[in-house]
Amino acid sequence: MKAYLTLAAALVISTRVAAVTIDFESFGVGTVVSGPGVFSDLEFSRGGETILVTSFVPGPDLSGSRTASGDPFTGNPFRADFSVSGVTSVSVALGDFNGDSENLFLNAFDSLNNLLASDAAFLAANVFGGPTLNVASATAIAYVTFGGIGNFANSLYFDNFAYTATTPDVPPPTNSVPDASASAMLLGLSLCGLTAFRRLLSERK
Ligand SMILES: [Ca+2]
Ligand SMILES: [Ca+2]
Repeated sequence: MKAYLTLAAALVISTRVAAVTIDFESFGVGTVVSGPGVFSDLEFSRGGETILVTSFVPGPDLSGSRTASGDPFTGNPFRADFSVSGVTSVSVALGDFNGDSENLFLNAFDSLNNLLASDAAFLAANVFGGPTLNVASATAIAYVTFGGIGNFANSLYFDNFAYTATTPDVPPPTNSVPDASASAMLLGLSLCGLTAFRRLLSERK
């Protein structure tokens, strides 16, 4: 029992939860934020088209003086691929300046394109701004897609793109050393390895 408790404690201590929000406030208007090299932990894309930082902030939950959007609105949804591992939740605010209605969506997938979680909301035609959609998954999220289905699909701005990730801490804490039985097993394994290596050397002579 003690060994299990020690291992569980080590697992808890040797991971940390990172919470990141991208609000686009530090970018100049017109900056391209899609494609590689913009963010170190994820990459935004939009079916081969660009995503730009805009000064159009239609209303809450979008906030500040910057949002991101496609220009022009050609119908492709937005996508974010994570290079950071262990992403367990994602949220994003989606909205526009009234005019049309959309069925908003946020879908999360694993690296094999399996749908892990999804969220949806109806954005009525008279709304300035829009809601925050949220997804969470015990299985690590590799990428998300988000946008809106309607007469003018994905004619949307997004903001406050946020995620949490459980990432391993390096190096592991000193109290995470294996217990006595595990150490003995490791020693046994390395002795086996050494014997095999010596045998290999003597055969080559
Ligand atoms: Ca913003
Ligand atoms: Ca719209």
